[in-house]
Amino acid sequence: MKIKMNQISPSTQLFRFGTPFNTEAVTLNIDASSFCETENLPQFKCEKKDNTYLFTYVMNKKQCIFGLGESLGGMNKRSHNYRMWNSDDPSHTEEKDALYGSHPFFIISDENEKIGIFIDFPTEFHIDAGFTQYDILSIKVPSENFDLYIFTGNSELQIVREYLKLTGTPYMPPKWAFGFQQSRWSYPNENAVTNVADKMADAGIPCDAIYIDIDYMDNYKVFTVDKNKFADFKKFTAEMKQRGIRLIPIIDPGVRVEENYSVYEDGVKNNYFCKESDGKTDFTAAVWPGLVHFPDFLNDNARTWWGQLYHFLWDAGIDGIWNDMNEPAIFYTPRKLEAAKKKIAERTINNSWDFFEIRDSLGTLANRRDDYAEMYHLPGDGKSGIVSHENLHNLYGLNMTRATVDEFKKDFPDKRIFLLTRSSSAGAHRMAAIWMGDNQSWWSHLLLHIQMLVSLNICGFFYTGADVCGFSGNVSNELALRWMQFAIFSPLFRNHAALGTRNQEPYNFDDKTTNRMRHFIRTRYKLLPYMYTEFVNAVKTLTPLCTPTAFYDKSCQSLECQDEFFLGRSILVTPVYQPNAQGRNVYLAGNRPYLYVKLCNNGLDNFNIVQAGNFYAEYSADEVAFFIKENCGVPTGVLEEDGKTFNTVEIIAFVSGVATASYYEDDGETNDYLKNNFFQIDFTIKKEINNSFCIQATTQGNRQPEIKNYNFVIVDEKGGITRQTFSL
Ligand code: MIG
Repeated sequence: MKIKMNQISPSTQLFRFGTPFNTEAVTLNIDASSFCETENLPQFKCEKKDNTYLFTYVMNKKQCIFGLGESLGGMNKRSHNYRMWNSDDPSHTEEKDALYGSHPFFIISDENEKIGIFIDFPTEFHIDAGFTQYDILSIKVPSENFDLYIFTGNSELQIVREYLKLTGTPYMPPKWAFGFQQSRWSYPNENAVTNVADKMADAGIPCDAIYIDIDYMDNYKVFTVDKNKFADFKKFTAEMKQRGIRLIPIIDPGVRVEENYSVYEDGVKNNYFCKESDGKTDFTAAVWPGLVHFPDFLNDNARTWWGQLYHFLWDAGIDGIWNDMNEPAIFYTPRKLEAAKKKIAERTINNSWDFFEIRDSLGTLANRRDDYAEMYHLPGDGKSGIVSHENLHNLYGLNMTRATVDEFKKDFPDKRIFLLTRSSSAGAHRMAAIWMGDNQSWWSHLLLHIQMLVSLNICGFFYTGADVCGFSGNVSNELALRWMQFAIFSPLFRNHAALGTRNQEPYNFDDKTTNRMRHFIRTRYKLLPYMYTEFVNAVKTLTPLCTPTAFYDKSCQSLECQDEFFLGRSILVTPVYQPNAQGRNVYLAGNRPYLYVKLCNNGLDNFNIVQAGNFYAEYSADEVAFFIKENCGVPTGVLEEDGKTFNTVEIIAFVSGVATASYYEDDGETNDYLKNNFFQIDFTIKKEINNSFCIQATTQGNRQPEIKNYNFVIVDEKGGITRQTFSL
């Protein structure tokens, strides 16, 4: 077999099959003249049958697979089956092979070898990661046109960096996005939103954002606001912002078919909607608004148009957007609904009811493959003709994101956008954030949040999170507490729930529970200096914020560890995710001791030094606890009364020799940090004889620091505490 190969860097090879569609996943310029021909792929066996390529790799017993972004199957992705097909499936049960996004980048690793794989292909294909046969990894691509990249490197982190050099620097949200966010389907009107803001304030719980779900609109018409619910939207948005709360409205892609509705009329007039196979008739489906047309986000003009529509919201003072349903989700198409009705009528007349047939004829109308196949795009400038959605399915969400982001950048070139989107594919990580979709109030989904955070981080989605406390179902008190307790370490910290479920806002529990949640949320704000510093460092160095312990140590325990991760350079997060627990077994990677700390609102509450290896950590439902690595320091805010703001940073450090700790500031809103408008202070804390510490600092950036006073709380290797201060 002849395969075209391009050595695009010493560690990255591109294998090109046929003429691939440009998915926009890759941003690196690839020199088209430097392809050569090769017979084979390294490591992989490559076979072609009909129009399908099959790549197989034989795994040894110890090899793990990391990455694959938004997917089930644990932190080590081996032993599971994955289907790259963006799906609106609200039931994330263990055996599922597809969720809302497709991120076909993964690393096969053991202590000897690390290989990264990325398949750049816009529609369905399969990755069997040892599901059918434990030692065989296979990739099956039903096409002759796609790119396959193979990365080699000494470490997993190096391979991730190569992948991110290829596909782009991760998205950087505004700073307020690291605060606590409250959401529910639905806060449908001014009163409901005001009520949330008031209750939060009364309970002393800081909150940076409140979401408004689909019923703020007039009849689910996107880019409208129901006047009966929000009499003066702009004024209301401003009032909320005055109180420190940003409103984040939802936008769905489906445009309601309705005369005199300008979005609909403009879309029809200018051919911005997806078509049927004739290339002329607008494709019709039903979602929340009833019958809708879908914007053709693959088309350049349609994307520009759509991106401009958000001005309706930016002009109303909105700072963040939540794009939903962009797989796109389809409830039914009129054609299939008619067919189902007809079938049921016939059976009724003939009195030949078959229960399952009747049930399934209505129950299988949503998200059908044969409907997607009848939807057509005019990609790019539209000059190369129509393409079935079936062939580009996984790009729909990414291109809705592009539409939103590209126009925002044109109009607000300096500002960072806050955009949360549901569907995504490789490359979307550089444009916006995703959340993990419609999870459930299940303990297993708390664990899934932990695991998916790591898998998504490996694919470049550094800022992400799940619906905290669970979307569907009624959350128990204990699960809600444990989830909130964990989520203070989740970059996106958003409590969101479905219509009709138990109210799970932190103030909607008994007093004891609410008090604990207040403690968690305030501690999140206390840890914000660390979170933000480490996030920016992650983006700048192309290093995931959340990494598995297996990246640091290849012992069996470490490789099997599925429920903890390093957050940034200094913290190991070890959440409790099981009911009736007073703590949990923790694996402390490497061979150096850690400091197990518990924080209260005033700072360090309680600590002990723990040797590497296995350890049972007591961790009750009212505590904030985590591990600090040896010779690391964690900057925290000394909170004011409001539980949110601070004028002094306190660095909690565990020092046996020379420790490092960093603290970073920028304006939080713009891209000026890229032009040196930031402040960073890097400390070294050195243990001297007589148990004193020498603190030295270097600074970077042109910005005047807001924080000039630093307290140090230093724990030495014997457990002694030293307090020192440092001022600029
Ligand atoms: O069909 O807008 O994932 O977060 O609350 C459900 C209502 C549509 C799905 C989203 C969820 C949102 C809900 N949406």
